[in-house]
Amino acid sequence: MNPAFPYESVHVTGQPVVMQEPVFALREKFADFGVRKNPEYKDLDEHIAVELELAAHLFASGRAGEAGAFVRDHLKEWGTAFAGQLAFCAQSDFYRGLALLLQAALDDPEGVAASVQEFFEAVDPGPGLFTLTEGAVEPGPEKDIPTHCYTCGALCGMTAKVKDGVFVKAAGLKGDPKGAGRLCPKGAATPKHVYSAYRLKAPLIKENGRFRKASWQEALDRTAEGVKAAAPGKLAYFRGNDFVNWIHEALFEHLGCPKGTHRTMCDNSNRMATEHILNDKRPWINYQESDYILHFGMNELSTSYGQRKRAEFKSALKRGTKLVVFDPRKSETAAQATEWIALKPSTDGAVAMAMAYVIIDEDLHDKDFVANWTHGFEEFKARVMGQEDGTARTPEWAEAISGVPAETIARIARELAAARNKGVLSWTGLAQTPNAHWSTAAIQALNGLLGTFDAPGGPSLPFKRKLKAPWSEKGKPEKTNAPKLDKFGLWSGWSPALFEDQVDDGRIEGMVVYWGDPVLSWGNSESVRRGMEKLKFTVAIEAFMCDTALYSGIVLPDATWLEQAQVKPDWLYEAFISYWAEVVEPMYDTLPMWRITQEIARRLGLGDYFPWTDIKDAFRKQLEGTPWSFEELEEHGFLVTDQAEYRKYEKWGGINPPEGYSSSGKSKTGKFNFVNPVSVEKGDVDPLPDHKEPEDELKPDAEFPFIFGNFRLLQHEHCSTFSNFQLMKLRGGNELWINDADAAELGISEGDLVRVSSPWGQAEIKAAPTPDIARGALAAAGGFGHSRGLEGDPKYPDLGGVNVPGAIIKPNYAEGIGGTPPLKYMKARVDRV
Ligand SMILES: Nc1nc2c(c(=O)[nH]1)N[C@H]1C(S)=C(S)[C@@H](COP(=O)(O)OP(=O)(O)OC[C@H]3O[C@@H](n4cnc5c(=O)[nH]c(N)nc54)[C@H](O)[C@@H]3O)O[C@H]1N2
Ligand SMILES: Nc1nc2c(c(=O)[nH]1)N[C@H]1C(S)=C(S)[C@@H](COP(=O)(O)OP(=O)(O)OC[C@H]3O[C@@H](n4cnc5c(=O)[nH]c(N)nc54)[C@H](O)[C@@H]3O)O[C@H]1N2
Ligand code: SF4
Ligand SMILES: [Mo]
Repeated sequence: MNPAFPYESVHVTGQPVVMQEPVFALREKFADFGVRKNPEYKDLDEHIAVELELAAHLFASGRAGEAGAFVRDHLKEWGTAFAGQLAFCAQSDFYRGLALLLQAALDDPEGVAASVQEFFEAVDPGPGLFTLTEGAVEPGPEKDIPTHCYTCGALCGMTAKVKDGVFVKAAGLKGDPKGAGRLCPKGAATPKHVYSAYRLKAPLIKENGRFRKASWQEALDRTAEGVKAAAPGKLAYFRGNDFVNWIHEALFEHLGCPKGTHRTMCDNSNRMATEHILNDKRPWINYQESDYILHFGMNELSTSYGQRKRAEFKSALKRGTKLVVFDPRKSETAAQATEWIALKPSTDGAVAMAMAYVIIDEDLHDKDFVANWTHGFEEFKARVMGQEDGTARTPEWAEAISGVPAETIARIARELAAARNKGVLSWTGLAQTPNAHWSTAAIQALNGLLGTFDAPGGPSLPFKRKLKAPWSEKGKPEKTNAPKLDKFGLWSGWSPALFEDQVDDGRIEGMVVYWGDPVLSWGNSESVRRGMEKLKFTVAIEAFMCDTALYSGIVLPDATWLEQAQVKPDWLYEAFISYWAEVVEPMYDTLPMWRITQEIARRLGLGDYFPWTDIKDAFRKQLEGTPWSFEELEEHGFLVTDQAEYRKYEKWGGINPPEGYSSSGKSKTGKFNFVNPVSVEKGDVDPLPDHKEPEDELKPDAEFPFIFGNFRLLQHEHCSTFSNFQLMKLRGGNELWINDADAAELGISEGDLVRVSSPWGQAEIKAAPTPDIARGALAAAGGFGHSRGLEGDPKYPDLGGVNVPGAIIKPNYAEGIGGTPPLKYMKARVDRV
């Protein structure tokens, strides 16, 4: 359950991280003694088994003196700590006994010499070595490998410094358009991700409720059998992340599996606006020349998609750019803003509509842009001015909804319109609320009115290069139509927020999850767990024992992203192609995902489609016939394909990028749409921006008077970084933000344990009363709450937090347009425990 780590560096440094400094000293010892670790042995050179074998080997070759010295000087240093932990963690007499035995031996190195010798004479392992092999090796060279970070979706360039095959340091990659030579603390901590002692090290199969180790052969055979046995269209495939996604996606799409991605849980409500009214899910503001920035529900300083963008944002603030942040919580960004405006949760649409009212009413909009590059202005104007339903979206109207004074709204609207270089942006502060779709559209309508798209300081229109097909002669396996599990206002597909219902009514009977943690991230954790337990067949392809892997029948250990490669076209303001290098070889008995896919496919008779022995052959194909070569990409880590340009739409003749490029969305009119053309087609979704009241069932009431919202920390990424000791030391837990006046009324003080409850569940967490959150709002950082890994390890009782949304969110519920769970809108009450 709770492992005592059998690794030297863990005990030497006291950190649950392997392959640290001691490994180099140890390797020198191996070289001195003329041996090296056997590459067939899947564990590390600094494993106790390897070191004991070295001692035994020395005894066996008549070098008892050296062996004794090795045990005394090298093994004893950390063996004592190991024996102590083993005794502490052991759940059986056998392991407790083993710990005592080891300790006794270490206390008496001469004795151990004798007893090891005796032991080996008694068991007579034969002449061969097992974990070691004969022959010293020279240390490998020191290398700087140009690659990219994959900790969050920002995908910043990274230089991996590698020494003798060990990834020792992560630094920025000079000139990279996303990172500009910078990394955030998460990027800098990536060596501790690969070398976290909590990694999955071998395939696991659950039997009678317990996991046992299995060979790849057996685990893959079982996986293939489960896939074959699944009823057509009822085996769901979920990929939380998209590393080399074209490979595994092709396999599961061929099999007709309903596919899920993080899209719905993240911001599909928002994308159903931006991908139809604009050309992409996320235009980012180009801050280089900003004079005025308006942010709604996004925390650029902590969640920025790109360290270059973040640096440019900071330098804009430094030179006096005005920043206004609307957020119920004083985020890191709000704290740096010219103005922080604490509106009521889920009322952003009202504020934005009222700003549009002032801009239109006072004739401040960009007439030229509106006339030539937008669609539906008159309908929008009619809504805003109240000609449609008799309610003008005035600042007074918005004040009543949002709590933001009407004068403030009007003043900011005028300031924004008057500023030279300006832009307005929102993210999940809106996307993860019930009315996100229309509020996001209202935010973008401000950009439409002011003609800021692709203007200096405005949201830059996304575009990236399309790459060539990576497939071999046999081509791509044909896609089989999969059932669309859910139908929302503007989107059909699978919303994992509705998972338990999907299992209960038979839409899903089995599931393969790759690199995602449904139990922690799909909404209500209890509901997801129940759903998983009802499935016939479950596979988790993971790097750690996440909560979802715990509930799976088969666990396939994926190598981390630092142990496998990919090519990816990307975009910030320039278009470019990025490369992820295999920084170190896959550790332990792990495989990269392309190999796992290939092995499953082979067992299903589809191996011909996935023929590679070297995945770089596929990457070469992706660049074949383009002006760029794979070799060039590998050498530099990135290749800029298109320079940044203002007002690309003039050149393109519309806001959609031309042939040869892609973006995640498409404007059907080629213009910015005040009226969403896809909603018009569907007929039953309001196509215009607005503020919509959340459903009554979700709204706060006398019993649950607060609204809880989840937010992110700079130091963590979703639920991915919680076994990274470096990051957990920086941020090891979370607490409940509550306005200090609200706390005082409830008799709650700093550090009190409180119960946050909703009609759907409850969680206990420490309170942190603060003036930095609006009255009636509650917040806590997300990502915490793992039952295993560092958070579950009793050796680190101070590290670990609470997954509040997982406990209190309404199960089987998503907002109605894109299927996104309301992670920032949960009614709740707070009581002292
Ligand atoms: N460090 C880090 N960076 C990340 C991630 C991560 O996990 N860690 N995840 C990445 C991903 S996938 C995503 S989707 C993004 C999300 O990026 P953001 O949207 O910036 O992330 P959050 O911190 O969740 O939410 C932003 C803010 O919304 C506020 N908020 C809550 N409710 C409301 C509301 O009703 N109105 C307004 N105006 N504000 C509200 C919160 O207080 C919070 O400060 O971050 C990306 N970047
Ligand atoms: N409670 C709560 N739920 C949320 C959110 C929230 O803030 N709070 N945010 C929502 C948002 S915006 C999003 S985008 C989603 C994201 O939700 P997920 O997709 O589930 O989150 P990730 O952190 O991307 O993936 C988590 C899993 O990846 C594993 N992992 C880490 N590194 C590697 C690796 O190198 N290889 C492999 N194979 N696995 C690895 C980790 O062990 C972890 O179990 O969650 C959504 N759900
Ligand atoms: S923002 Fe940080 S975690 Fe995200 S890609 Fe860049 S360096 Fe990595
Ligand atoms: Mo997200």
